[in-house]
Amino acid sequence: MTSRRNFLFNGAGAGAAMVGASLVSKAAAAAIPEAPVQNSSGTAPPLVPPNGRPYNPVVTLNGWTLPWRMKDGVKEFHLVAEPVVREIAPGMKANLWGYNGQSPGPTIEVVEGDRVRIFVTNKLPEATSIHWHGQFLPNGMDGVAGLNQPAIAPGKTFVYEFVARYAGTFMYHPHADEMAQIGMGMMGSWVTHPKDPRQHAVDRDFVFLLNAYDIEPGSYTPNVNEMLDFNIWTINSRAFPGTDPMVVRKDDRVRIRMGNLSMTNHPFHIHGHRFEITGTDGGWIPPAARWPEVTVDIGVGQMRAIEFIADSPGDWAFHCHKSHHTMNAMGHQVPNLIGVDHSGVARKINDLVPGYMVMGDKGGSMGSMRMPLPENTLPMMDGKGPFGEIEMGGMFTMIKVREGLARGDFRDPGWYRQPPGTVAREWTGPAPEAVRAPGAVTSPGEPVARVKKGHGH
Ligand SMILES: [Cu+2]
Repeated sequence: MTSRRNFLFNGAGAGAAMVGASLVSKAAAAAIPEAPVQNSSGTAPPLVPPNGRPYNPVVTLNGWTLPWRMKDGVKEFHLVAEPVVREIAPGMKANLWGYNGQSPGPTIEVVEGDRVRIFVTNKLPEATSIHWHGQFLPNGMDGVAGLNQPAIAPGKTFVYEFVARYAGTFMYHPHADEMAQIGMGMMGSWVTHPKDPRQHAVDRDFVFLLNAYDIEPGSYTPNVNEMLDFNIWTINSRAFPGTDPMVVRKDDRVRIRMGNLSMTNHPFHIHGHRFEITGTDGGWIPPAARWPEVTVDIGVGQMRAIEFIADSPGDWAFHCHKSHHTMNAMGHQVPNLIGVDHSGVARKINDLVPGYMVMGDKGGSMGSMRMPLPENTLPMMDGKGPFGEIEMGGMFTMIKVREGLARGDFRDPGWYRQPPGTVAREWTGPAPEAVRAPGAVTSPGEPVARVKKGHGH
């Protein structure tokens, strides 16, 4: 992270970062606090609070927490709404709008009962505002442009002030030209920690937002007039393999807080564990009202906090269960050709177009295909694993559970090594012939599916 005056702490790594007291005091005399900028799309280490009441900080996946200035007992933050360039995954960058150098903007972390003052500077070409989703605050601080306040014109700075009354997981986003501004990536997470750090305590606490973009392969700027047909599905504006894993120590109690600011729901699914939903953007769920789950559907505009004991070592998938949401661009608008033998056609086309490939006749598997891509897009399914291609993209990441990690060590430990004899393997003994259901399509024949026009997701 770099401030506009260039102080640094950067990138994913071990341990926790601190805002140096001397750095903060330099700016203390100024009327408006510094607006730090993040240059990296990696996961920043948790920001240990340098002042104010203590709390257990969160880790923002592929994001960071905004440092504040304490002034006369008020926590002062400075958000700058501005155009940013966000790396979606290696090989693809997007021209987005965000806050303080990234989209999403930084996470804001405060403590229940804190008085908070947030300066918002608009460096966009159009007016904006910020709505503090889930907060209980004076009506004039709620951020709906035209309803609660005048919009913040380009070049202007507004100030919001309220008390963070209840602990929980919230978010912030514009309430002005929302379809364009949220569609361009303007959003951020907000965590209000409990007054007593022992309350709702966990060992590792992650937060991120779910969002989606429509970026034509070969272009850099989202089409913000799209209503449903998005092609880049992201966790905090990162698509797999660009998403960082969540690294946890065996037997840690883990919380993952997820908010949805895309235009459709996302059923998020954990592997190898079960969790309970412990909180929403309305607050904490009483323990007696929780039940075990392995998938949680996160509706549009909702936040869900889940908790589990990471008792099983390994690299566990954690992803949206909508198959098209774990694919990147290039995987859409493709006809289903399963069961259609078009190798004869391919041979004929090969006479005209050397190198033409048959696609999809044995299923959609394309992980191993290396087609030339247009500039600035992502293969539909990508990512290399220890056993080959991981045919995933989009809203996919991993929970890496390891024994013996140090507290606060979030570094990627590499691939899990399964104990000998515990990996699925090829059967090499005698096997009966596979039985096929009568009438199943087994050989070249009629196409069994058609391409729909106006296909949505
Ligand atoms: Cu989804």
